[in-house]
Amino acid sequence: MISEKMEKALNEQINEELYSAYLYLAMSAWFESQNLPGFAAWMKVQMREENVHALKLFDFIHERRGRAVLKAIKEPGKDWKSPLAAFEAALEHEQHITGCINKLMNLAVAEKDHATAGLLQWFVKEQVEEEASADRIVQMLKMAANAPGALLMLDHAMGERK
Ligand code: OFO
Repeated sequence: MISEKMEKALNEQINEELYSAYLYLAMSAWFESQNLPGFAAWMKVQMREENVHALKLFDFIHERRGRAVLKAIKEPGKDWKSPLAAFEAALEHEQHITGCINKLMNLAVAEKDHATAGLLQWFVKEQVEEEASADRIVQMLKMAANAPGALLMLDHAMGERK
């Protein structure tokens, strides 16, 4: 059985994950509008991953005899100044999510809720990857600055993500 406090906190995280999905889908649409289909496809894959994150929490809450409660998802941005600005925003968002996961872990530890801490350990590792992949792309986009050919090559590579 999950505590009420933990259930509420995990429900808030479901909303964060669904917002992540929404944000990346908005970024995908923006990349489409910039004629960068590879980046758009990468963002769509990322959106699907975020939905998986939300569902992991959703299923876990129910396994522990809790109840997932869905709230409104805030509106994501619509325009970014450049591909670099979009990925810098994505990186900043992932750093925010890492902070959320750390707070959840602190709560699970304080409540001696080992089952939730076990689930959150998966998210802790995932956040290391999430930040690293956004940061890698930020660095590549910085290297490609003012070189349209490099940006197009990068777009092609990004489209390979499955
Ligand atoms: Fe991007 O890791 Fe979930 O939100």
